Amino acid sequence: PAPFNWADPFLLDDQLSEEERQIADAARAFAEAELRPLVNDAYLDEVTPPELFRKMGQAGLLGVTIPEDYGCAGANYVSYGLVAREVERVDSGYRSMMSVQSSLVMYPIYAYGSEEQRRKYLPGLGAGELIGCFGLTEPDAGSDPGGMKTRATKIDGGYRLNGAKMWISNSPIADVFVVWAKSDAHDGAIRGFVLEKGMKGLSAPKIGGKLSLRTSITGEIVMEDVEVGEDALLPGVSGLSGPFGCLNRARYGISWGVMGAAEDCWMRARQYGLDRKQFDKPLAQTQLFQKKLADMQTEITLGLQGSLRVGRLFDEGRMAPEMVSLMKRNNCGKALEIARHSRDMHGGNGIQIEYQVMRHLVNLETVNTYEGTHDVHALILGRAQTGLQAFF
Ligand code: TGC
Ligand code: FAD
Repeated sequence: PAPFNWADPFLLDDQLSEEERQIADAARAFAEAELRPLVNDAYLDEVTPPELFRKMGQAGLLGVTIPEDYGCAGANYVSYGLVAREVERVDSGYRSMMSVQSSLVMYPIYAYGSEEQRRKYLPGLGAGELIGCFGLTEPDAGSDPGGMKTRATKIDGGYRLNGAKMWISNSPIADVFVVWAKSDAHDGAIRGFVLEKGMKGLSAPKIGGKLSLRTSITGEIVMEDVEVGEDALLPGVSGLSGPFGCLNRARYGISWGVMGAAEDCWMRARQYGLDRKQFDKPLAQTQLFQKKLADMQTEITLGLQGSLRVGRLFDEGRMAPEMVSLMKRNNCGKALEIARHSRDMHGGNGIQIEYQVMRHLVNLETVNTYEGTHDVHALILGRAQTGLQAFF
């Protein structure tokens, strides 16, 4: 029989191209050198240094799928997933910063923007010199974004925006705001607008008191008679399929990312079990401990393999959004379970920041909720197989 690689049971590495492996290795080296040393203090102090975006940009981690014409890597979706996995191995908040910038800000400007908008924003966003945010959720419209109240009204030469967005990653430090609003000039259809920091009537107060995802700053977006020109409208899309086109990409990346966090929890639980003795033997020599490690290994192996499959289909142009729902939902749920077990396997030490696993655990509570909650993705999958929608 072939030898068993316990850390990579299905030989995921062998299924990657040379370029994909190089991108993953570079992302891992960056995450360990630049993010790991900061993460504990950043989490405790709830700080998101804006210069981290520049560092991620210099390392080529922002907008990896955006073509080289705009100063980006022009890599495939498998590579994007691998980057998310490496960054989230350190912290879900850092992956959040990266995914918002890449999938929710750069992607819509690239896919729905005019050539002028692309040239204006993409190089700066890819370099991390500009920070972006994505405003879809509102205080009264979370799982149901179609219920948004933000409005764009037509004025001479442009639009006037009014409304409030809630729970927006990066917003308090953002330079570029991709905001979705119902536009009266387009029969009330949802349209995307690109706003810029400093516009009159635009503010982005920080949301404090978060016990999860503390390395990633979150805020509101408040628009009080913000006037923009015609050139702020994203011309290439109308309706909810605009924001959903972005979410498909971010959710896919999250399915890889959470496996990175889960792997970190698994490896730490295994090592802790080998090092710590109780009743005169290593914890790792007990049946219960080994069962938990086997469960972690199994779910991570299956989860990564599933994400790789969806990534390959993405790159072949055969991604269906329901595939992404399946992987986002399952991998988030499994990662959360793995983090909970790992925390337990560390005993009292498991609640300490230096053992890392409780930070992953509380972060994953957010990741299981944002970009479509675990249950909302179940309803998407339920609708796809019954033809019956159960949202309302
Ligand atoms: P529904 O009637 O299903 O669809 C309305 C229109 O949208 C189209 N569509 C999609 N297009 C592309 N990709 C998808 N995944 C799509 N899903 C739907 C659909 O074809 C239709 O188009 P048209 O032209 O016929 O009008 O819409 P609904 O209102 O019934 O929606 C139901 C539901 C629950 C599925 C949906 O609203 C949903 O997914 N809710 C979850 C909301 C969500 O994910 N919000 C995320 C906010 S951003 C965020 O969390 C960022 S965190 C970032 C980080 O830090 O990483
Ligand atoms: P709700 O929609 O009120 O859901 C509450 C509960 O009800 C959930 O358990 C849900 O599953 C359940 N539920 C809802 N509808 C149904 C139904 N029909 N049937 C059964 N159960 C249902 N949004 C952005 O636009 N941009 C961002 O950058 C962004 N970043 C975020 C960062 C953080 C840290 C957080 C916490 C959120 C962020 N979000 C962002 C918002 C996020 O996408 C929403 O929180 C999420 O979509 C859920 O919406 P909600 O919080 O309003 O919960």
